[in-house]
Amino acid sequence: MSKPTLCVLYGSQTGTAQDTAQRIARQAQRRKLQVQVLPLDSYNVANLISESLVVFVCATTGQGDPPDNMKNFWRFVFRKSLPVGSLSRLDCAILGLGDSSYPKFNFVAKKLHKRLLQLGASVLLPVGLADDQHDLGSDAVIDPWLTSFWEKVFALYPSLHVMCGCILLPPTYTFHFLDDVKETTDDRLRIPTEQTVPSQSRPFPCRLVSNRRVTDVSHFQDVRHIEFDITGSSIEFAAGDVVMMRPCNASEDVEQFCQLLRLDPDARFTLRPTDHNAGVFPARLPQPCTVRHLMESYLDISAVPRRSFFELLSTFATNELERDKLVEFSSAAGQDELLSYCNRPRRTTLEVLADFPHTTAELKADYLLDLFPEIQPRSFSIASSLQAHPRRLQILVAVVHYKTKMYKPRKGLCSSWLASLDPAQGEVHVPLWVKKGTLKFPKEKDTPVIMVGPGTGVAPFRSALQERIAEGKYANILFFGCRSESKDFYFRSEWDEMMKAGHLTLFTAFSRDQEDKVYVQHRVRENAGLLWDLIANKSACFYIAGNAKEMPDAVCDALKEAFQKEGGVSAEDAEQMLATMERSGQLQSETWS
Ligand code: 2AM
Repeated sequence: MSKPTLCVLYGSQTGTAQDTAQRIARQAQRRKLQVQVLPLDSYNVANLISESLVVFVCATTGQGDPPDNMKNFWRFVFRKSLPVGSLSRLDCAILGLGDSSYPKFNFVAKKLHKRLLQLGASVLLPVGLADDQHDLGSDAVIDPWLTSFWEKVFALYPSLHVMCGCILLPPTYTFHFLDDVKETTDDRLRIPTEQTVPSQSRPFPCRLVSNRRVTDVSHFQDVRHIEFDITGSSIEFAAGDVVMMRPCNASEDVEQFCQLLRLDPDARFTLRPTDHNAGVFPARLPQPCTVRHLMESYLDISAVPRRSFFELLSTFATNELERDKLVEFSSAAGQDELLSYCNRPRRTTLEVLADFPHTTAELKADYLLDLFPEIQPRSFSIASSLQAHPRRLQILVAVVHYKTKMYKPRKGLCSSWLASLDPAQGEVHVPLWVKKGTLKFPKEKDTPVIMVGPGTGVAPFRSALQERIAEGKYANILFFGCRSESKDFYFRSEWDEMMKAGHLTLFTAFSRDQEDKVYVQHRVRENAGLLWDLIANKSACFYIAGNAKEMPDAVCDALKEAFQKEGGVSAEDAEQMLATMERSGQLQSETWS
């Protein structure tokens, strides 16, 4: 058989699937294969009928849904009208990226696998089920899966010329530096003239109105209540929706990066793709663009780098010591080493570059877009309602900050960046867009809602409470948990007012104000009678939101106990009731880590 063209199609939400797809494409090029890599929604699905070899790299998002950039493909491929056997010429492989702490682990990849079989495709190897929960991240599954994938491909196409070792492929883009030095006009901050609903490809720069710490200064955690002005943006939202944004790298990190790579941050360049098929053109990047702009707002240098980064970096190493170490980190045998060097201490890409100064100084600008992934959008539950705060959008953000064995504390890129923005220092605009959330609140006026939201989990419920009260819906119960009544009980005065008006019943759990921990699930248990009555007799909806890993399960357990105790049902029936509530939307949750 002649050499096939490999088509790598991906559905990516946070960028890992895209990164993996591009890595597969690089491996294919190294094996002298023609390759095309595209997000599923940019691919003409009708062409699948004539493809010979396709790899699908599909992430599953929190609730078991496909990522946004494969939603159209998803609808198409499940059309009943597609003839069985229509993909009988196709050899394919499916790699799923998921998180086993969510119930629908790798649901998209598994479902796609079944559907492709139905349509007659030959699936070359079992679906790869990569898991974010693994110590080494998704690579722990992806690497061995890729090894077997290539074995299958070689078995199918014995004529493929296998190239081993590290060969440096041409970059996806070449940089053409300009002689002049000018500021990049930052398109992201330009107010669009036409009125379109802001989206990922066209966010709206919203003015930052305020950025206020809502936890006591002596409290371990800095939590921010942040307000944006959305005037003129066409942004609309309802309770439960989420706002999306991309953070920027800290300017001191960008300066350090440029020093390490010996790049002039003010140099301006234009990009030219070297192979139109090898990647998606970075439309978000202005042309021409300064190195500083590229590094501040486009490339991610603060994430923990993946094995593929070491693979590519090692190809630049001329210093023997550094090369040996990099080759080891990119080899299967070196994965334990990599785990303790990089993943466990959460070492950032920039810190790794600083550890390999000779190699880093050799890096060519042309390879920047191959080496570093794009900064991915982050989502936050909206914490306000347009009814209570017209033309405003508010969020509640816990600034991520923790210690590992690294000397410097680890920081969350987006939350630290947000916390650093100060409207008192001059106008600040943040490009935003809004997405429908998973939490939906009842339309009927009399349906009570019970909301369990410890910590920043309360954000969507503040929005819901403001919205519901404005609509005259007063049957609201909130369970809020925090560490201490005096340190992190944010929005207290707002809750007090709602309670005074008879619009809210609030139960609080201050986990550290007494000897023994008290959590929201304890309060749920204590109020079993009330909850059973509301759920069984008044069809109340029950919501859980928050970032504590075990919290949602613990709350569900408390609820099941309440059903047993107050409703006299068996443990199995209580389990069944919860499952039914979940299916019908009477029980909903939104959790994050
Ligand atoms: P802790 O930090 O004292 O353990 C908001 O973060 C609140 O959620 C805090 O009071 C925190 O308590 C609490 N929390 C932590 N783990 C939890 C769990 N498994 N279930 C419920 N609440 C939890």
